[in-house]
Amino acid sequence: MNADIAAVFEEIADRLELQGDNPFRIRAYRNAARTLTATTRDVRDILEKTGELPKMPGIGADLAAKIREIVTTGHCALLDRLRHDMPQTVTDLLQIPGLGPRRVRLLYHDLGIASVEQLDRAARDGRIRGLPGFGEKTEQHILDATRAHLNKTRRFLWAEAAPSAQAVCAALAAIAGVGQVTVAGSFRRRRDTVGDLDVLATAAPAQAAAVIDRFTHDHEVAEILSAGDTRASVVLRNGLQVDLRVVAAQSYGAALHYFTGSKAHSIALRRLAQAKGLKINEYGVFRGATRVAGADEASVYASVGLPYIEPELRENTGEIDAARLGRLPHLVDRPDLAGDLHAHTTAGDGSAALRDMALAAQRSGLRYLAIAQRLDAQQLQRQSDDIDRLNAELGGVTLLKGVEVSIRQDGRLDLPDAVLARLDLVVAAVHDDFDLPRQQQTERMLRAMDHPHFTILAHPSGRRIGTRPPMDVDMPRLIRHANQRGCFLELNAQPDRLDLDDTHCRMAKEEGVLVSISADARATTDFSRLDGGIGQARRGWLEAGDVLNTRPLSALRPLLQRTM
Ligand code: DGT
Ligand code: CA
Ligand code: CA
Repeated sequence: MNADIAAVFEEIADRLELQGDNPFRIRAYRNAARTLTATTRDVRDILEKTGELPKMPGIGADLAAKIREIVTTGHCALLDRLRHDMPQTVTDLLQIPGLGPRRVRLLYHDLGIASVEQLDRAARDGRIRGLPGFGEKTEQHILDATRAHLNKTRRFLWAEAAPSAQAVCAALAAIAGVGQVTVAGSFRRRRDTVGDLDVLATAAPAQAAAVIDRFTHDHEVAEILSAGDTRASVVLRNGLQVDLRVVAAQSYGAALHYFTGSKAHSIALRRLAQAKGLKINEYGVFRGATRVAGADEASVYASVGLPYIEPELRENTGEIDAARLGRLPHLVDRPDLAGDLHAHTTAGDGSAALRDMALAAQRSGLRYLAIAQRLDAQQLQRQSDDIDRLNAELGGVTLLKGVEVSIRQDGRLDLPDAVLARLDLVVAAVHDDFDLPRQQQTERMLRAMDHPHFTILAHPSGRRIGTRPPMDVDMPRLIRHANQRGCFLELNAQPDRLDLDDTHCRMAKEEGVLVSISADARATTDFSRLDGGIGQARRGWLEAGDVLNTRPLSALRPLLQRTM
């Protein structure tokens, strides 16, 4: 698409400008981007059909070669090089009103400011006013602007956005003339955070405008950003943006595919289609002017000879090749979970009694539950007695004896061996000193895994999305070590943790390390979090066999007995 190529040229221009490059060269890229955007014919189409680029004003041999490079390879070597020189986030600073390239350059070189967050911090700390050409007033303007920018670009946790998604769908479904309603975008791909909700509804073309009108006047809508005949953008009361598109039923699958993304996945699929003489867009799959598919998503994939690809896999990280080779994973699903290996009770920092937690787990379809919380030796003994008593009494759910033990800074576990030896499993985690240097942090966790009673590494990255960055650790090394030691890694399903994250789940799978998906429940209602854990696991290509707690208890027990 011309817009994709134009975006590459715009970014090149931004980056050249930040480097203080020749203004004529910069303008050439900007003009070319504008020309491409204004051109109605698809440059890629023409190039692939005729082997030639159409003549376009202001696009000489050098720029034409770049377009050819982008269309054929999907990359631009110049941009890759420029991206290497300066972090991606520096270019975001150009979006702050009042900051041109000269000022951004100064902020980056003199104060090391490389992102809007850092700029915001520096302005609050009064570090900007001292720079040549900046003063107290400019600093205040910058602070206002960064505040507005950060508000606008705020991302929501998937679990925070879910209730809004449900409410928006219900509101739309209640409008006369609306057929199907689905939330697409990153929400459907189950990313851990979402920038906005992309909602798709079907209606007859004659009714679309009325649907838009009704929806934008819903009482949950705080602000209407735009409203047209088939699309609208609004901000809900909680600050979440919703982009709505109303499409005809015959285009539903194609539109759902387009707006589910990811953009990289869609572009890769479009390229496959082009090779077969087909054109995929948001309205359908076309051969010439004839629609050949598009009513549902499966038909879109079938048109290029592929099986259906689950939304969680659509990140262009190998799923299209896997589909072509018939090697798509059969993704793990919530009913596959047989138990949960990390829960708390009122004996520790939980809010529900042992019995209530066991019954809640059972109601959630689980057949075993390990209590793993931070207790001392004496408390653990009492808990062990309670578990024995309840297991004798309860049917259909089994309690396991665990502990959540801290990994000390030197890698030792915070309880004596003799105490750990009496348990069914030992869940260990780093609970402090999150900012140790990489080498030291990694060694600390490797040494903990060497402990003979170590079973599961909990919250392996230590991240709290939006508040605490992940620890600096060598995750591939931890995963390889877990494989050698026969231990497991946790995917903690708390909505702001979700670590292991998707890429590390995939790495664990490739190394043959089983992942334990746990709710880390402190209340009886917390088991619903397992859905979010499953979402992240699916993004990490995990199948039921890759997940420790899909095993029935009889198969689980031998896995928990470490063979050294
Ligand atoms: P987000 O909202 O930042 O969490 O991420 P997405 O993936 O939901 O992105 P968003 O909301 O900007 O757009 C929704 C989908 O629409 C995206 O996943 C793919 C599609 N889309 C948006 N812009 C483009 C584009 O320029 N080209 C293509 N091929 N698809 C696009
Ligand atoms: Ca979105
Ligand atoms: Ca959007």
